[in-house]
Amino acid sequence: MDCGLYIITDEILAPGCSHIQIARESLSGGAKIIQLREKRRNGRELYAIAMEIRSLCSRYNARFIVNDRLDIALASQADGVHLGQDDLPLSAARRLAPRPFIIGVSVGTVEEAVRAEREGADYLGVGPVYPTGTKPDAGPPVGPELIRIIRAAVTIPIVAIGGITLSNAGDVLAAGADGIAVISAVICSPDIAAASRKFADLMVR
Ligand code: TZP
Ligand code: MG
Repeated sequence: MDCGLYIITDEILAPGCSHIQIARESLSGGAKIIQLREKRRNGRELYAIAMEIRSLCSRYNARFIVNDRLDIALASQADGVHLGQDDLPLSAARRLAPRPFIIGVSVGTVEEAVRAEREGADYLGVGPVYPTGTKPDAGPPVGPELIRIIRAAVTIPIVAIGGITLSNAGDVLAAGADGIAVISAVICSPDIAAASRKFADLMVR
């Protein structure tokens, strides 16, 4: 999977700004992957949102990933799903969604990373790298050091996540992350497109 700037939508952090608006602005600022992350809405609403973001991502030649919900990902013809350690097991998801459908898995230890790769994950979300208020149950920060260790232990792409800002993104990339996933540093900015552009520029250097 090609990486680049990976933006995760979150309507709670951006009051008045919908998943679709967040996706549109991030894509115009150079995001290469959009993950729809929504834990409150029902399946009917989520499907409608997913269909809109699917077509936006296609227009920008970007990937569309759905968090947690393989059903919504498949129904909306997303490029993939992102699964946490407490979500549907990777093997079960893969049976329903053969390649080239992308399955990303969140990991917080090298053991989880190695297992996810062995079980067929296409990329890893590693974090939280730094402290973050966005996901209170994310666990203790692992630091760029864990990126370095996991980089040496697996070959699939690593997307670093958690507390990533313009000031620390360079350290995360230097530690071996292939991509950077950002929520608050982009979504809480008054200009989502401009904030995305700054991260995207950093990644092509
Ligand atoms: N998973 C691990 S940390 C995190 C998720 C979804 C939140 C990342 O958000 P932010 O605002 O970029 O720290
Ligand atoms: Mg999850």
